[in-house]
Amino acid sequence: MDTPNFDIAAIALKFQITGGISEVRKYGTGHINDTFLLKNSNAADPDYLLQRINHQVFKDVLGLMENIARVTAHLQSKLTPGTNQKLLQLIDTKDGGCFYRDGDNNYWRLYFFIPGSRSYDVAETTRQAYEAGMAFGRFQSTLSDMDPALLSETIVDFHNIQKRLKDFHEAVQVNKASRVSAVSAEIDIITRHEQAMSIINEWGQAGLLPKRITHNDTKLNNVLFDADDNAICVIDLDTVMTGYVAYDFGDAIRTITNTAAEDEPDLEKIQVNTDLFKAYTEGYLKTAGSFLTEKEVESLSWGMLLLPYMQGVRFLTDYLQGDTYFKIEYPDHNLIRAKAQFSLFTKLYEQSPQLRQIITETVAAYKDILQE
Ligand code: ADP
Ligand code: GN1
Ligand code: MG
Repeated sequence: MDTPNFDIAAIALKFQITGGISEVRKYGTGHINDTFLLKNSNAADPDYLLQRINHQVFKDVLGLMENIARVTAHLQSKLTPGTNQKLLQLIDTKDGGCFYRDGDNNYWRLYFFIPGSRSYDVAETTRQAYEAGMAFGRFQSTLSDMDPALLSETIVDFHNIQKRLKDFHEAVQVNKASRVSAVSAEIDIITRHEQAMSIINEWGQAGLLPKRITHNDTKLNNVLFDADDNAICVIDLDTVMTGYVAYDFGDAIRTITNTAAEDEPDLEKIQVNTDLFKAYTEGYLKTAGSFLTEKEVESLSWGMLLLPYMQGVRFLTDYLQGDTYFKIEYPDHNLIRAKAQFSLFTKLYEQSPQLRQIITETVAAYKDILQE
């Protein structure tokens, strides 16, 4: 990763911090924002997590930050008194705003660094998968009584596969980076499954699935864990807005059940770990089951196919457009990512009868929790 060339300590001073900054480290593996860990020079004062918000991706930074402030306030209001639960918490600027815009048009926000926390890019144990399921289910259920009208749509049509496919077809047509001839196998996979992958959209449009407040970026590394692998809380709230629960389930399955990294070039290494699938499903249904409708439960297995497919479409579209959206580390990174996603999609598809059976069995075991 590049070493930061911003005056991070000076930026931190724009916020209501205590103590001082003794060390700045690039942090995390996100594809959109830039994240820095700020160590405090005074041991009694907190460490901080500073982020440069990608405003090419998030055009309405104020709307985005107001969403995060509202969501974190709602989550805060639901904490059980007397417990030591930790949550993502923003720090205001000295002017009382929730972000700072510097002279070069960079947008910055500051959080408390949650002490003793860590995240994983690839799941190592069923405990992590189960805890992540509990965390995302609890997140949805805690927000289920929040008024969705309070939230701006930070990226319009974010998980609308129809829109993603339209962008993809346009990218093929325009062929801006002259890469279309190299991706015929991927184009073929996308085209073959277009129809089947529209089912969640169709159910939604037919009024069969409720729109809820969802996270929309339920990667495993958006859960913080403590040293004993208990999930502390869900982070990365940039895309919290209305959506279908199947999107969150699918994106979590995409990153949690894959035995390899999201950008693994060796497709043989990409396998679906069914134990991790079962553990995530159990954790999720345990905390979200009480509010899900029967149709939503049925939609989960479609979400698990849709999200890897959609992620492949998005990586490939970016590749065809010349890598303008996702950060890349080498020239063909988006192509390698897309291939990995389609490989995972194909394996999930082949194993879907078995995976559906796991959902059905979990539902049966948890029938007391689920809605009548
Ligand atoms: P991105 O949008 O780039 O994915 P995230 O908000 O997910 O950015 O942050 C990147 C990483 O930084 C996370 O995966 C997590 O490891 C860490 N992180 C984010 N916020 C906090 C926090 N408040 N405390 C501790 N670690 C955090
Ligand atoms: C991006 O910022 P990060 O890395 O958590 C992307 C997600 C993708 C993900 C793929 C705003 O998430 O939608 O699923 O990369 N975020 C945005 O790893 O586009
Ligand atoms: Mg993240």
